Amino acid sequence: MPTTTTDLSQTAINTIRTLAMDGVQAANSGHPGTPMALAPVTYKLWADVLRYDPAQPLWPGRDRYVLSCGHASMLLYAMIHLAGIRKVGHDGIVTDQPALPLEELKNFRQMGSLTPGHPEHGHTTGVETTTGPLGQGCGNSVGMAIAERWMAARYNKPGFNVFDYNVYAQCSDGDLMEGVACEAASLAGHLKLANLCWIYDDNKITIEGDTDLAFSEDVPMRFRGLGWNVVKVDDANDLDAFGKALQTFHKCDDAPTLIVVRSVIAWGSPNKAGTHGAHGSPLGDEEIRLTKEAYGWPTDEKFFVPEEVKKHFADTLGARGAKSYAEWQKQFVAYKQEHAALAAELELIWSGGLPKGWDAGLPEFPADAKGIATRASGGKSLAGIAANLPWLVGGSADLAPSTNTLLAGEGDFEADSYGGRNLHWGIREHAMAAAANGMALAGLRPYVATFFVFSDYLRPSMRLAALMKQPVVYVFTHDSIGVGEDGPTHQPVEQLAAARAIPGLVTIRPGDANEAAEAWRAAINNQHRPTALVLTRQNLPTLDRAKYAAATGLEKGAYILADAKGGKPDVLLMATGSELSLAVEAYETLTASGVAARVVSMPSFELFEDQPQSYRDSVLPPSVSARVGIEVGIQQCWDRYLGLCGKFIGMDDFGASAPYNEVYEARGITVEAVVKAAKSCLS
Ligand SMILES: Cc1ncc(C[n+]2csc(CCOP(=O)(O)OP(=O)(O)O)c2C)c(N)n1
Ligand SMILES: [Mg+2]
Repeated sequence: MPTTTTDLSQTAINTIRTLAMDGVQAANSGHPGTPMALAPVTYKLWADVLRYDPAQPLWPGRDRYVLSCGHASMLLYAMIHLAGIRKVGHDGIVTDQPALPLEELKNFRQMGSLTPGHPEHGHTTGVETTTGPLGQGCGNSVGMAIAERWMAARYNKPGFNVFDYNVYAQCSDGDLMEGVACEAASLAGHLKLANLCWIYDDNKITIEGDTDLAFSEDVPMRFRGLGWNVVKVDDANDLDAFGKALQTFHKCDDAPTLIVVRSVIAWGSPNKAGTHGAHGSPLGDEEIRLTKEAYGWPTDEKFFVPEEVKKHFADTLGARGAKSYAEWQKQFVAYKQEHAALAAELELIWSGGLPKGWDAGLPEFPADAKGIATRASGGKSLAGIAANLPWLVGGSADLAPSTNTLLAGEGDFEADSYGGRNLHWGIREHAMAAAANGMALAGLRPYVATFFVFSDYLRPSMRLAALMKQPVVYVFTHDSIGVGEDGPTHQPVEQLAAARAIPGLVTIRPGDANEAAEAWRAAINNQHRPTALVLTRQNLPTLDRAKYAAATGLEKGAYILADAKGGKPDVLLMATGSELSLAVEAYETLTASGVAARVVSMPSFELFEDQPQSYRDSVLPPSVSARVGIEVGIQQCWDRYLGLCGKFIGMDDFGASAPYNEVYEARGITVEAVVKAAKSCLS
């Protein structure tokens, strides 16, 4: 077996390749070609450059490695195994077990394995973010780079570089074809994120064939235009050339870097290129045998890992990482002495905590018939929390004045002011949400904002936030036909149902100003899941909480706002957001006419479903089948609360461009309609 460094490198590279081949073959599904072709650059990055201590996978100062082309997951799994990354237990504590023992590589893509088809953050230690939907990892990497810059600006002090990590993302043709990656690249260029390096696998092939079919732009020129430092490497196997490219990244201090690496996707043994294995499918036993033969590998052995390869990674990545980590730890001990308050803040961030009294600044709103839009009360609530939660950082996709999300006096996050808390995402909703995931993964509490109708533009990233259990807050204003004159293009109809359809996303549509404040409180308390706040453009009356139940009931998702005498209702009026006041008015009318009605404010179905059955039954008694649901969205997702006899007052078509009260009228969403529906349910 090899002895020189060059030989060792080649052996390590071939180990990555054969693990990928064997893993995909055993699963009989997956992509072996890309991991095989990318093995040299990935090897070089990890062995020679990446600042990562395999014994400390949670170390906040580590470089981030993102595999945006998640279909090449075996590449990442092979690296995690070979690097000897240790497993983080469910309690968040690093164990002395390997994150991925060889057994797990053998179980690639199998039920219950730690090696799912695409890398899943939180499932496998060492996976920095969940990837697979192309372009998302690129977007996440921009958020991680933003977070590093922000934290460096706030926490680094003379003599203390607590934050100076780099973010590397490997990406493919598909990644760079995706809009989200281009949005993210545009933003990264604008922000001059010099801590960000994308390594583009320019292999000129995607699933349907040659990229000539659909992708003929000049990628380097595009990225130069976006303000990136672009370096080309002509051959993915040329470790020296790639090493030099990484050096230019390290030298560049005013732009993100794109390294364009020309590679040839592996189809199997070199002498049989193209004859076996379709793009994205296993090579087949015979082809694997021939390939291993060409590598001088034992042909009859599967998942063969030469001992010296693990040692090689321990001697390179491992030794370098351990040293960096120890130095960083030492530095942090000194930092704690000199900057105790900041250090305490960081420790709180890293432990996932919240500062004492973080919600002390939440406003209370007096009863007011004219009222206030929940976008405005929500904005005041955000400001109240931001005052005591320094790492609440975010912004809007060019709609800050409309979404009320600008933090007054906090400054902008720009290339010359990385300490600002107001991000200006530009009109890039998708990259905004993808980057927010990266920021959350780096420990910040990010919020993003746009009109609710444009939640569709960022939905894939919101879905991934839910999948990764990341506490991103989405501020979605202009939440219905209540938008009025802007018309049906801007009036959400199905977006509430669509948001509620995402498992793990908490959607909250507060019904007045005090519920908006409580909604923000709930959102920040959702430390392990994302929250969508759905807020109105138009004013809503602020309910008299002396007369009606307290808005703190929101924390349970749904609560009895006003009840029938003796708590024995014959009909339930269930409403959210702007329709809550309709329900209240209808309740008053019904009560005056002797009908025993109850109003249930239901701002969040998800928070309600978190409650025990006994609570849910106490709010919506199973014995009461006369029920009316009122919400200016589609009925889908209301059925479980309506039951077979319930009636729904809402939308079944798009809205219209007109003053909003006329649109409500035209669509039959009125107090009279609620009263009529209640009576018809009862009869
Ligand atoms: C958003 C999204 N669309 C489609 C796919 C399905 N898909 C997986 S890989 C791939 C393309 C593969 O080409 P490329 O990105 O160049 O990667 P390579 O095969 O060269 O590694 C596609 C379309 C996906 N994963 N994500
Ligand atoms: Mg490709």
